[in-house]
Amino acid sequence: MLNRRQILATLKATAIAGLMPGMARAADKIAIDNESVLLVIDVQNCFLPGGSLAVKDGDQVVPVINRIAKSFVNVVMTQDWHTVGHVSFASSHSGKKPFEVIDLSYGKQVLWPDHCVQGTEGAALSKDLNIPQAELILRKGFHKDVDSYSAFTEADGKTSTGLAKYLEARGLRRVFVAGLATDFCVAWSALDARKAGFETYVIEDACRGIDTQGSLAKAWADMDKAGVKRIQSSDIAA
Ligand code: VGL
Ligand code: ZN
Repeated sequence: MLNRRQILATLKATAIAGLMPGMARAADKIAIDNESVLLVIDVQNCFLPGGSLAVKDGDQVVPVINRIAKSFVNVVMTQDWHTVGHVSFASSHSGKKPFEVIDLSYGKQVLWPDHCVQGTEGAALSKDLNIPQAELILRKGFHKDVDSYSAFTEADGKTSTGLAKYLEARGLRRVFVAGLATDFCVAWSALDARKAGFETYVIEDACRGIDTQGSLAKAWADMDKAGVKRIQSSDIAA
């Protein structure tokens, strides 16, 4: 039989847990091991406030990413890295405006303002990132006629960036994705990570989205369906 003090203690613990549903208890936190890699997607000046394709509150991901990166031995960063006159730029298609969608040989393509042109200041990674241990900076989207939201496979659905093989060769099996933008490069990278057989997490508060024509809700639905785990930075053991 429980005594009165034990019953009260149980009630109190239940009430506290009920009050803080989003908070993982220490024992429930996700431990980052040597097979885990943090994939930091496109935290570049063009996607930050003042940039040519600024993501709303994009700069707010930087302190979150810097904090969680301290738990990771393995970090890979990506850089969107387009040619001048890239096929994804509205300016490359006469009469087209940014955020319009066109049909290309490989499928639908959203058209963007010019952004992340190779070697420009806009394409540089944020100077506020503080992840000295990052072991690889992978550039993508450098083929003039093919976009690449995903860090794994270009938008033609077949040209590989080599990232899956790199991760496999290094024994990395669990991919934690953060960065910009949730509904494009983050989501496409997470979906491809799943396709390649990696255990995949997206750290929601370490990402921000563009959200054009319902893209953010669709991205979360697609990721959920594919078995991508949606977590918060507070779920990760420090
Ligand atoms: C991105 C649109 C165009 C991204 C890159 O990083 O999410 N979005 N290029
Ligand atoms: Zn791009």
